[in-house]
Amino acid sequence: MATDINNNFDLESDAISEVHGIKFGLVVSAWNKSITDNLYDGAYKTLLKYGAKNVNIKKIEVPGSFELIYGCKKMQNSDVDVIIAIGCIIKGETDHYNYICQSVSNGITQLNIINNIPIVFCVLTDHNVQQSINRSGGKHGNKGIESAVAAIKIACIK
Ligand code: DLZ
Repeated sequence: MATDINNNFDLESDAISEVHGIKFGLVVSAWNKSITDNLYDGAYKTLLKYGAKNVNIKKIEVPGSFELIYGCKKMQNSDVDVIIAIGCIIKGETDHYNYICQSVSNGITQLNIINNIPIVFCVLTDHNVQQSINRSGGKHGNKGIESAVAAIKIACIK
């Protein structure tokens, strides 16, 4: 499994020393809210654990993952250094899942290319609810925690 070999989510001490000055923007989708709440909690607590200031963590909520693109664009135009996009897309009976997954990943990619405020991708794209539970505080960890570490690392790139 990818997460077993791709687990470089420790922080260098020099990165930790910079965290208190970094401004974080968390854009959270309300669709599948019980999952995205857990992802948000994981990210938020991890940022605090590494020294982020509460006043430097801004949150906006959007209705669904499709709206993460617009929410992140708005956040890029505010006073933040790095953004975490948090969502949970779960496959249903139709092709809707494919369109939303494609749109969100392409949209966030475009924003990362065009603008200078990096966006970390904390969007679960799962086949069923159990997979999402497993990745939002369950047996496969919490992707919100990993995303917070990624956000700190990318914000520290000179
Ligand atoms: C419509 C929809 C569906 C079917 N499934 C999800 C999902 O699994 N995860 C998610 O974040 N959002 C979903 N949405 C909502 C869309 O993202 C969007 O909010 C609506 O299509 C309105 O633009």
